[in-house]
Amino acid sequence: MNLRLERITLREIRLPLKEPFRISSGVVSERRICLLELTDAEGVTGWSECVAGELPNYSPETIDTAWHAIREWLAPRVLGAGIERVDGVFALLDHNVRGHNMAKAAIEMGCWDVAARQRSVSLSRLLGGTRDRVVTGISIGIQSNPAALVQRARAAYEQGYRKIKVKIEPGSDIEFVRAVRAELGSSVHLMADANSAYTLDDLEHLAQLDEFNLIMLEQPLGRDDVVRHAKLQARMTTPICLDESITDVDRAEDMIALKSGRIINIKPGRVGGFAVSKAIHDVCQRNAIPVWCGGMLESGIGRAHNVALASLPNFTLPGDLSPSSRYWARDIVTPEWTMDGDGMVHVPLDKPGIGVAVNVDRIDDLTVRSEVLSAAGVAV
Ligand code: OSB
Ligand code: MG
Repeated sequence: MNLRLERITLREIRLPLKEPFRISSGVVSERRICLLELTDAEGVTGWSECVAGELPNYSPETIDTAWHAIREWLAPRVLGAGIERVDGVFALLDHNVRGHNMAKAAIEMGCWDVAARQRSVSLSRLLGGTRDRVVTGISIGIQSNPAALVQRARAAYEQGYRKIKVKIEPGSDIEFVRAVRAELGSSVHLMADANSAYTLDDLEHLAQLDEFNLIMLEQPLGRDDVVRHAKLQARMTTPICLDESITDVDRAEDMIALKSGRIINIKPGRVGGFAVSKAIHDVCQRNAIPVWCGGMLESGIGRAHNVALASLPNFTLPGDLSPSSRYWARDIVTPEWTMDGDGMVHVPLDKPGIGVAVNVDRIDDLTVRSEVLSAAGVAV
């Protein structure tokens, strides 16, 4: 089935978080979210979300660079083109355009939603998903003291979350993790994410985390490093999980070859979309490396894409797939994302595409800028 896109509508919405989310490299209180509405020649419409943040403190991309890349270089490649296979969209976008993975992913993942709706199948099943529920964990931002973190971790555990991830940075690490482990007991799946806040000078300091039996330590060192992490992994019993460093399939293979980590957090936005995510998933599966689906504080549209991906077989660890109410007073999809008491999010398999309805009226109310890109050119 051919994919001939007639139009991509870009919108920026503002969505305030219920509470600020702090990681080692910055804090966010209100998300600026870029949404894509992609329409094909028959009027079939798909949706996607670009995960780039407001500031380049996670990756070099921002919502503004992504908007620029989509408008100037990426959208023109797919608009009006007769695309034969949706798994070839990434190659079309990637040819001679370096980087800009989040911008590429937004288009690519939107194309998968259109393709799923053209075929009247769920996005999960088009991607090769096999689960109907996925296990969910929570990512808790850096708190001002261990007691505040403990209180949030306990509340999350009682809500049913099956993995508790705490953000750490120098000065808010060992004692914070110790306090949460003491509160929750030894059997709860606990992990820490440093977002590249440390260097090899901290090797002995980080090795103290081994005491807490964490299921993994996420991205302690440089945001594109796979060499120094191998040194750290050799010194620690805690499995290292790479997030920022894994930007493509080659980097996943590097991690495995160099033993720089034992687990990968796949965020489709970070790696350029679903085709690359699936390829990383497959490489990891062949090498007995478990993967899980990370989050970027997505709205209900991005969450739908992540849940569909997390339904693939090698996503064996709980994803950062919190329900809508953890982030927003009100989400932009119906039904909102929920989690059952067993910490499971249900994969919507009964509707084509992303499986939730997009509340366009609400999005219109939240929109601060929009632009319609078409094969013929740009209209504001
Ligand atoms: O490193 O996983 C991360 C949010 C923004 C930037 C980076 C990260 C995160 C999260 C949030 O951990 C997970 C979520 O969406 O709930
Ligand atoms: Mg991370």
